[in-house]
Amino acid sequence: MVRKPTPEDKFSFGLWTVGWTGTDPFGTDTRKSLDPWEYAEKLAELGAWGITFHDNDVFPFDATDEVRADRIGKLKDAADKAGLVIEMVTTNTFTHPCFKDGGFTSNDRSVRRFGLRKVLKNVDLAAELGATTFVMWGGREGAEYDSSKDLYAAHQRYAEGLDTVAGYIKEKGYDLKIGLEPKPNEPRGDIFLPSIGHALALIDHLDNGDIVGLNPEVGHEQMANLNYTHGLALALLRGKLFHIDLNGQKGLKYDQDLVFGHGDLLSAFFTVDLLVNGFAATPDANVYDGPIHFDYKPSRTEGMQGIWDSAQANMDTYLMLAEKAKAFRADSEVQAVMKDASIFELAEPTLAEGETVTDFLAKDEPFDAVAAGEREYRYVKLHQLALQHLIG
Ligand SMILES: [Mn+2]
Repeated sequence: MVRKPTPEDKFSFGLWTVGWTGTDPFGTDTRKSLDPWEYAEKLAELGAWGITFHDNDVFPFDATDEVRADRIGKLKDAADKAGLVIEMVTTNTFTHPCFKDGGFTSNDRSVRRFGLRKVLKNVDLAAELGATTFVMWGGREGAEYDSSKDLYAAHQRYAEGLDTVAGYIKEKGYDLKIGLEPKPNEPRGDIFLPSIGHALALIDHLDNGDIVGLNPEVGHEQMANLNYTHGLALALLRGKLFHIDLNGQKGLKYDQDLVFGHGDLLSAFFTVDLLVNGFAATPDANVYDGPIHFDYKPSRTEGMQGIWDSAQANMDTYLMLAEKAKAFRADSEVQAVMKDASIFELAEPTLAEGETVTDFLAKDEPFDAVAAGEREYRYVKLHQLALQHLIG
């Protein structure tokens, strides 16, 4: 049984996902691509709510203004006709050879000035099409060799570029927020802003960082052996989870971009648990209510049927996990074990309200270290209950 998504599910797909023709470093295309506007109808039929794209998914790098306008017009018409929202737009500053050393962090200043113009022009397009998120994945911002860059200056230039784009969005009054997409490597040997934490740290350094947040991707965090759901939690704590990229990844490999749930299924379960149920003990915490965006690739073995099968699989997996996550949290046994595990107690501040450090240190508070060392946490039982809900 395949679950039928609704627009309320806010499922959205990058045109580069279903449009990927299977080219990889070892092989050429295994299938043809349609024109970008030809994906809208079928995606809507499968239950998608939105689409997203890079500028050069729709028009070529060297398109004339006429060609650019014509192709954008065709895409916009197709999206409108299918009832799809264009919720996010992003810029390709990685495919053309001129970006081989980066767009914002190339050592060549003329490249940086060109990259900045390309991004700003695309910001105008995003606003014109009604997108509310502008994702920036700095795929070529990085290095193979530490001898090749002044790494301090590289981070300065990255911040300068982001600040300039964010400042431009504000100056124009656009209803747009920037979502940085961290990735540890590939295509560069090392990419700058390799994780959610690195990106948050650079955002803190920006003058216009208030409209700059995150678009974390499952596979990108897992390529660095990091826990995606933990990363989402920190981004939510900082009010910076602006967009998400769901997909599947099997550990420390190249960027697999599998269907969501086709990598680490348990991790996917707890990601969806967070997205649909929020945090267990902190009901007032920030939650994510943005698009459920899939950034995956239909495997190279698949043809046109496989493209639609895999697009549907992303949404179906999400809906299955959402049902199971809701049942998990609603289970009275789960709630009882969570209580035994002191999960709700973690929301209680360690110091009492108004308690100063001096008050705290002056207190002669009894603590039974032996008993604390012997207590049960029951985490294994709780996790097994999750597994029963997931596959039982
Ligand atoms: Mn990826």
